[in-house]
Amino acid sequence: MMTDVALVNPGLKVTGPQPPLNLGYIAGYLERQNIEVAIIDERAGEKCEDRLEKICPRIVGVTAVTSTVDRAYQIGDYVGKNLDALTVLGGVHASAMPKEGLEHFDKVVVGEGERAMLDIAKGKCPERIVSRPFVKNIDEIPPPARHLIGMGFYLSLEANIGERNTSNVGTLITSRGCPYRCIFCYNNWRDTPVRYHGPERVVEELNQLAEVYAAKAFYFHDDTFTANRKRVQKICELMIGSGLSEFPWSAWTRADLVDLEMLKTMKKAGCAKLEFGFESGSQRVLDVLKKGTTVEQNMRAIRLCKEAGIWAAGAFMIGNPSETLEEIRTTEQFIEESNLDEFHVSITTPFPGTELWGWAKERGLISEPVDYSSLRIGAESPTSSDKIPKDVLRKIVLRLDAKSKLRQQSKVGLCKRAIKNPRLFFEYVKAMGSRWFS
Ligand code: B12
Repeated sequence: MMTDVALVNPGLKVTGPQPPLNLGYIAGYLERQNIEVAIIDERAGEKCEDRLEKICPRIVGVTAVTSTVDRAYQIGDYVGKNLDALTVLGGVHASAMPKEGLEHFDKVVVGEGERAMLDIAKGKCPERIVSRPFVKNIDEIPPPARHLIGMGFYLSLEANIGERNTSNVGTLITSRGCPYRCIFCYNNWRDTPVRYHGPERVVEELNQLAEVYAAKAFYFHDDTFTANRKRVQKICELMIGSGLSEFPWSAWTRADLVDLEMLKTMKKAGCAKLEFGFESGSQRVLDVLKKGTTVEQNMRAIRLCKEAGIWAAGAFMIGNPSETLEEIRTTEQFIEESNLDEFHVSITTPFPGTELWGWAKERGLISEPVDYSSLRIGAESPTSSDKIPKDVLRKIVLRLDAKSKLRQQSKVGLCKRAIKNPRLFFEYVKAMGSRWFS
């Protein structure tokens, strides 16, 4: 049967790629309606144009985050010129910049994609900018169609699940949305209530990952995994009862959404690592970012993780609006005094659709035309600092990155890294050296 819909995951080089669960969800939803779907994944090394030429789909859908949208536009232009197929763009960047997407695609889907893509596939969608009501009970959406994704490629990649790096890490998403409104964050579920998969459904998907894909560990990619305390308790009880607690797992959450009893239950259920967006050691900066947490809560969350025996990891951002060098030092101090097992510091980057993007634009911090591929960690991305030059921020990030590696790795690991990348190692030493002089 001729492939009806081809869904493309663009972007050749991406750090820490994960299986495109977003396309997997849409594919699973269409397949349930007997629509023939294929997923073409450039991340897993597939040649998009070649595959499209071979399967000649009726519809080509492409997903895009800001750092991969340039490539998505190229694919839209290519199909528009060379193939007789309807082109559809979706994903976080498409929802933030729909009009721009119409310059390269026939249709742009804003927000949740399952219902929108089904209507497009059924020809029930005359409009070019498409948005459909969100699915209230997300258990109605079948699990992602992982049989259409190159799972072998993704499971061969290493990920850090606490003490050690491991491969065969199964990733899943068990909720959609986040009740908080940080100014640097924009995703497709900002305007929908937080919706959860039921504990039984979550365990069903974990069993699928373990039995069908031989996953040896799990990574929950929810924005805030512990937002619903009762649900987490139930998921953990089911994991303990079914032996899934043998598998180490990691998740993201917030400092104000953990307590000791819950952490101890999560530890029993196999939780090896928890990642927090701590962002800053300065309360004033946390308030500017509208994070809604306190410095005390952040320090308490780390303490409780240690007490429960869970590896605590934290993400911090410097170069925030109106932030001073002194306030960046308080972040460094927070990291020093905290017993964090792992931390990452990046320069705050404004992304389309965020409050920060508007703020940075007003202050001329984003020059047109924007090079979207630069909007990711470590690249030449625009900053959100109206006070501190970028090269000063970058030096601080390098120095703190060196510290993070030192804290995370044994001396042996560091020597191995030095041999593998002497230039970076020299940067570290220089950055560490500058510590004493600045
Ligand atoms: C997993 C994840 C990662 C993983 C893996 C990314 C990957 N796919 O390989 C890792 C850790 C590597 C990562 C890295 C980064 N990430 Co990230 N990541 C996420 C996270 C937590 C989940 C993504 C996901 O699977 N969501 C679940 C799916 C189901 O949601 P969805 O993608 O929105 O899909 C739905 C709709 O958008 C729509 N849809 C999506 N695609 C399509 C296509 C078509 C044709 C249609 C019709 C509909 C449609 O339908 C889908 C189902 O309803 C999101 C947060 C979030 N809540 O989305 C951040 C997020 C996507 N990441 C973000 C960022 C900024 C990054 C980084 C750039 C960070 C950095 N500064 O370096 C890097 C770079 C990654 C890159 N791709 O280049 C931002 C993107 C913002 C933007 N404007 O691009 C997000 C939204 C976080 C945030 N809130 O700011 N990330």
